[in-house]
Amino acid sequence: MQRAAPQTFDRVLSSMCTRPHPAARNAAERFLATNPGDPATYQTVAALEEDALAYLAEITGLETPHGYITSGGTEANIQAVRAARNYLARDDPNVVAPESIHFSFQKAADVLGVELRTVPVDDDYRADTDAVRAAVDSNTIVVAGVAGTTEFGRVDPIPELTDIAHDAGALMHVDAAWGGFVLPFTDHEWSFSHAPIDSMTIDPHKYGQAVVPAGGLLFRERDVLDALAIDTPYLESASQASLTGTRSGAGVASAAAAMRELWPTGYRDVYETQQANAEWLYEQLVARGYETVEPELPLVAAELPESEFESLRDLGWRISRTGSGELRIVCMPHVTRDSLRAFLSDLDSLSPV
Ligand code: 0PR
Repeated sequence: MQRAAPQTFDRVLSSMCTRPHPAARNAAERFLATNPGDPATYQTVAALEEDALAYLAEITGLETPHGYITSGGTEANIQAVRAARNYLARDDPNVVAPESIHFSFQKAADVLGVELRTVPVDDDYRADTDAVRAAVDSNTIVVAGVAGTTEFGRVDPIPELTDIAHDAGALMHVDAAWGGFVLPFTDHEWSFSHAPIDSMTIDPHKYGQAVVPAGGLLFRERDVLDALAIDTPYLESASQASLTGTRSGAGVASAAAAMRELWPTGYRDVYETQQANAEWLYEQLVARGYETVEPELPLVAAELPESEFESLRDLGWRISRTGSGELRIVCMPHVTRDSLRAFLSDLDSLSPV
């Protein structure tokens, strides 16, 4: 039987995943058959998980790391809502979030039996704090904000949202699944060092350059993490907070290896290169007359006619659209200036200016 060709990233402009760092790939291979779901048995990978959490805490300004390496942002977001639901134990619980929130919150609401209240964003695609304030009530368990939105790369006003959450007696969750490894090099107020947020999603398998699956879930207080713990009587380890049982030691080891290799200098270099790429692409698209959203993080969205979008896809470009139809280009570590030039040259060949 013929073997499938390995994945190349040459024309991938839509993904939030990227080519793993070589150190992450090696670490993943070495820990393929381990299970951090049973830390007392798989002690080496359990120690690597502690290392990974310590790095994530440093990156996000968290003093003492509480949390674990998840299968991705979806699990982390589901678990943040579940922890708040268990910890606060309110009747008819609801979660309040801007409409820019990732769709994993719909899954969280569905599996946990929690109401998801989404409210409009402002003219610059950020959570509208008045709308959030109007939506919270005494049944609110979580106010969620995004630090690096999936569609436009925007950062919600996290300190203000945290005040609103705490005034309502709710917990504040920040979804930095994508943005968490670039935001430390910006002026944005997004982390535990900017506001007393309660939990955060930050994914090594996105901008962190770890292998899939490696997400991150962090809590400020140990008690909130403990609200996830289930007794595991027949395992050597007495309890388990993760949603999955057996989970990937490869993901955990690769996350620790990638952060050991790249934090902070390597990540800073990638941020600077990709922010410059995004700003360059923005200017190129504007010069061609496309309505384009100014990039705040390395993600560019632009209005592009359907026919051009389809033709670019036919030429092999892996591109996607926002819910409202804009072309989305995510400048991940594998995206080079040359590949963006080649993309624009294909675009120009479709619509001569
Ligand atoms: N939170 C945010 C802000 C996200 O952008 C995403 C994923 C998640 C949570 C969920 O993370 P997991 O997918 O790890 O569970 N955002 C991308 C999206 O849904 C994920 C993605 C990644 C899509 C690679 C395509 C792709 O090729 O668009």
